[in-house]
Amino acid sequence: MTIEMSAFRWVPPFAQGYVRDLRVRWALEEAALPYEARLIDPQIQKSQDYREWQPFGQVPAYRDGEVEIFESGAIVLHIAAQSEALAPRDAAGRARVTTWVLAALNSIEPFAQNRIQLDADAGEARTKRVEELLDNRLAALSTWLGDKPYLEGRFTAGDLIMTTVLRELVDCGVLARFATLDAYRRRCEARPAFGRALEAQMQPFRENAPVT
Ligand SMILES: N[C@@H](CCC(=O)N[C@@H](CS)C(=O)NCC(=O)O)C(=O)O
Repeated sequence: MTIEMSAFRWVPPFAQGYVRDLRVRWALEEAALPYEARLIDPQIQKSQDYREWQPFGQVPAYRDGEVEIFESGAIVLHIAAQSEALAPRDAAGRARVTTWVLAALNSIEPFAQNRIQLDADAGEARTKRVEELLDNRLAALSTWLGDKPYLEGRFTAGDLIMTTVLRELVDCGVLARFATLDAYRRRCEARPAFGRALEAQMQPFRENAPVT
């Protein structure tokens, strides 16, 4: 099967050249892998069919004969695993590449995005927009999860990372508004390995608490 990747049919000029399907197109060009772009519009973004491919209705999503995935970082890593143009073949070198992909997406991009948002919204408008974006994402995640106990049916590293992110939304009360996600978070936290990990983190904190 030809590689298929989703992209927008049209975006406003400020976004042209920056839509994240560019990452996938670029990786495929470096790897010299032919592909077809499936161009989507807002109506397709909302459709159940597309949400089964990309739970948040975003671009890019990717599929080839073997895998169907979303998230530009995951897609680029999948392509990199097939091409020395994007990653060394040895395990140590590949692990370094994974590290830098996650560093770009996780340690740099959120801050870049925050900076860009400052120009877009100010004051109360910004708070409202942040809350709206978060609620939309959590609602989409909740729909994806549905009746499944875990994101992929069985527990994986994806659930592990997702749980550690969702836990951050407990104290502010946001997660309580998403019963499915809160139950999922509790299910993951009930795993004995989570309990052991938490206890291992907390023990030195108790032992080394500053004397006041
Ligand atoms: N973390 C996702 C982000 C994808 C993303 O933000 N896509 C944007 C275009 S660059 C999008 O589809 N925006 C439309 C929307 O969120 O409804 C990834 O890296 O693939």
